Amino acid sequence: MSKWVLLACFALLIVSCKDVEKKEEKKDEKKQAIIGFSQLGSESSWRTCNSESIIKAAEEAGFQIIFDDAQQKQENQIKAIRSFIVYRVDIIIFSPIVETGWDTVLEEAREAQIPVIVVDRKLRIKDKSLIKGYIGQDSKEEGRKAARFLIEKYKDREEKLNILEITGTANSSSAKGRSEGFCEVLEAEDTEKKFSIIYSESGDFLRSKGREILAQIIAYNGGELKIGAKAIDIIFSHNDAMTLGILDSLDNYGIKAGKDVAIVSVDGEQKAINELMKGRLNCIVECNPKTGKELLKLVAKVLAGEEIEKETYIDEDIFTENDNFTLFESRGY
Ligand code: GZL
Repeated sequence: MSKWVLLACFALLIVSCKDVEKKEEKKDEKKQAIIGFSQLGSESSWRTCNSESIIKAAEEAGFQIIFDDAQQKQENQIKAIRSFIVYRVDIIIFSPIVETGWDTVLEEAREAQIPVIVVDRKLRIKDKSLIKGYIGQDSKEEGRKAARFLIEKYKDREEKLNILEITGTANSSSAKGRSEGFCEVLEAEDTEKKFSIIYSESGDFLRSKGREILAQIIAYNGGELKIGAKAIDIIFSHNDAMTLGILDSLDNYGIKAGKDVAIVSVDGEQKAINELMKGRLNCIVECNPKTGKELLKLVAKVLAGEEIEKETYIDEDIFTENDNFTLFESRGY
């Protein structure tokens, strides 16, 4: 065979290897893992920050992420999870709006051999092996911190103190945990039985509902912050969005937030921190929305076939009227 034919064959061989290499690369690109992410809604700045944190971390880690906003409806989350199963995503992450009603759809995910990680809110299922693990906040500890702040703040006060509790979404683990933790500490540490929760109502974690509930209470009691004959001394609000709505209504009736009534909130979004710094809030228990980076470490482990912790909690702080505000870094949401 002449040397020219040999050279041509050799050149063809190189070209075809290059093609194979490109096809392999393309195949590898095609193999980019896909995350199905069902987010419960966009009801607060906290939620928006939580979504952004997860999406950003997923993209930075080289994943493709399919995001679905369920607009605070469980049936939409179930539909989204089913669509992720049909689409054959590699892993499903979701924040369950309420604790129950997930067993069937999680069994479908297991049948499809798609692992599931729960983020932010917890759920209650019969078979714990239906999910790989949970990462998020310790809502019960957030409630305990709120109660401990009040016990410390009023340790020298003799008179009884009446609390109005504005809770989050009914049957959500966040609202249940915060109430349970709050009551647990009051029962255990309020030895003089100084505090009593005289009324509790769900504001569904929404600013509009927080505003509406307070407006109704004040209007119903002749423009005063009372429940029947009892003055309200303290408001414990389960998130900053509702707290900002509560402030709207207190302002409308000339009631001095943080002075005429003490207010304890949860989350730590910038708008609420600003109110704390103005003395209109007395305490904000941090609920950290920035779970993205830690969550993606767990996703990578699960996709590598490794087991993960059943429960992973992220660090959370507390901000109070006694702090040195100059230390408050910008919250970023
Ligand atoms: C808490 C999270 C709550 C936030 C609210 O873990 O589920 O939901 O505290 C949000 O701001 O609506």
